[in-house]
Amino acid sequence: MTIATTTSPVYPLTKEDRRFVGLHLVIAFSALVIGSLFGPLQALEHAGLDLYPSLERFGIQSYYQGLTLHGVLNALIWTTFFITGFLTLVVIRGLQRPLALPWLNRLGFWMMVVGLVAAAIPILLNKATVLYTFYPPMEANTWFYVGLTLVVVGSWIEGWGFYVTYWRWRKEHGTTRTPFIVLAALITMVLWQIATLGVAAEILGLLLPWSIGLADGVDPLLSRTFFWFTGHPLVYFWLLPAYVSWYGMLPKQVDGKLFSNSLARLAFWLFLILSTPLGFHHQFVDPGIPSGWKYIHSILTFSVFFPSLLTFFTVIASLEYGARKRGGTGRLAWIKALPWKNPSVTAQLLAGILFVFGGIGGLANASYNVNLVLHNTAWVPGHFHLTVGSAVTLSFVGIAFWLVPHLTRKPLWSPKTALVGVWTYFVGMLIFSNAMHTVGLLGAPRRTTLGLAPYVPPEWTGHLWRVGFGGTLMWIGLMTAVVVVAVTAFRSTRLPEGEYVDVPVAESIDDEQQVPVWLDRWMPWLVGAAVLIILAYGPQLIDKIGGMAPTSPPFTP
Ligand code: HAS
Ligand code: CU
Repeated sequence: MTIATTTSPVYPLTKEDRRFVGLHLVIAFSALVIGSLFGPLQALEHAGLDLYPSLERFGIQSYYQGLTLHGVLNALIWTTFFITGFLTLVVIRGLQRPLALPWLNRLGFWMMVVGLVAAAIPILLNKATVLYTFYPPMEANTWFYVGLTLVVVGSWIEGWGFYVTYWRWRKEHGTTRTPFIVLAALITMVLWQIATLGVAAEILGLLLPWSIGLADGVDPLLSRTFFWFTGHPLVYFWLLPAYVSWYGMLPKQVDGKLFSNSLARLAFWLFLILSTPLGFHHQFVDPGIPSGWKYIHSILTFSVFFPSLLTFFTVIASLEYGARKRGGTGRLAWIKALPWKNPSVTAQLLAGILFVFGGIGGLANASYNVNLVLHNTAWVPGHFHLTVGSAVTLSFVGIAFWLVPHLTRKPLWSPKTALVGVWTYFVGMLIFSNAMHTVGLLGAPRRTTLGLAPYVPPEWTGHLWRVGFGGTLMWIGLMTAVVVVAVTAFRSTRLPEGEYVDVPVAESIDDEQQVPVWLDRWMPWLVGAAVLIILAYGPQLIDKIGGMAPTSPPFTP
């Protein structure tokens, strides 16, 4: 198995840096392990084996409390902590300099940790069983909202630390093009900071005052509108760090080069301007949003397809370039020449393959009339397990297979076990997601106990069994991979003195310094993002805020 080790680090992260990035990973993986525990429980429930009653003695009182833990820990906490840690490494390594204000990044990190604890306690006490979207009028304990706010603000602060570091680098480097991975990391962070303005307005303006008792009711439509202002670009905040790796690192891991530095940058800029102004595709069935506006967001959703199609083309071209250099031939046979024995590479390739299906499903979701058939059915969790659960999570696990050895100076424990883990997860995901999509089309609702429900027709049964079986396989595969990461981190074997696992930074075939200037300038893209958001959201927000009807009393599930 070839995870490159080298004796001449380009820029060695200091011990403190490595520890700091590693702390992010410890929290991220802990959240993943706890959150994933509920995955097979839900899947088996669908198959008719409800194990939730046996969890009551551990304080888990319902399927919905488990589902809340699953969604919050996996979709929100695992991702945010992994991403902030990974981007910290990318900024330091990419700019080849330490963080400008390390105390600022540490402040942000610890704020996120405090927020996590504040949000987790009410969930564990069954006082915030509101699922990861926390739609009002379902009401959570105040600390849940405070906790989420601290996690978001903490991540912003870490981002400010990146900007200052970049600013200092920029002042010393004149017109030198920003290294691709750094530009991509910064765009991801800016996208996140623009996106989260929606949820900040929702929590600070509506939910917190309501849960403290300053307001009697809440306006669910306005809340949902703010939520999805954040909720859609949130999915690209998850995805883009995986793209940083697919474009900027994976080519190096397969002995190739990035096919086009310019195309890669263009994709990231397009995400910056197109990710936010399309949240209404989550609200196609919400009354109160005029169909003309739903149409506009629908068109914009189809446009955000393009940067992913660019990615499809560029990443596969980069892989092919590497595979041919490794001796691969033929129209498709070159695929066999990719280093499939390297679990880090395989995890990311499998993530990409699953994402093809997730992406096609996204196109179905975005089509208004098709959406009416699949909205709120099991199809939707089928879709997002292929995206955030595969493209993102499987890529992050693949990254961890070199990142943890890089941070700890220890070799990856048992690459073979790692391979077994990722393949098992892949097979489980194929079965699970296909069954969820199918049973969703047959009408099975999402977020509902199905296994023992009296209304379930016989033609769902086989698919619900596959949900249970696939979901269990996924858990076994993921935990196998996590064990590999954990044993690597805590084992005593170290790499020989002077050797270490480098960050795989890919060169590009085109010269990075020849990339057009407009692909290295912030202003036009920031202006473009602001204009599109104002056009796509402004009139509706003015209308909804002006006509706010905070009349829904709280409902405690
Ligand atoms: Fe989505 C619902 C539309 C992408 C996540 N989405 C969700 C929800 C989540 C989610 C969590 O329009 C549920 C929210 C909830 O709880 O209610 N989604 C889209 C569209 C895309 C899309 C158009 N989604 C994502 C990504 C996510 C994500 C990415 C997480 C990371 N989604 C929707 C809509 C809904 C929705 C509606 C609302 C549904 C409803 O009614 O509730 C597109 O961005 C997808 C574009 C992707 C592609 C694929 C390109 C393929 C690539 C792979 C390359 C292959 C490689 C492998 C590298 C076009 C790049 C090569 C391997 C070799 C061996 C050679
Ligand atoms: Cu969306």
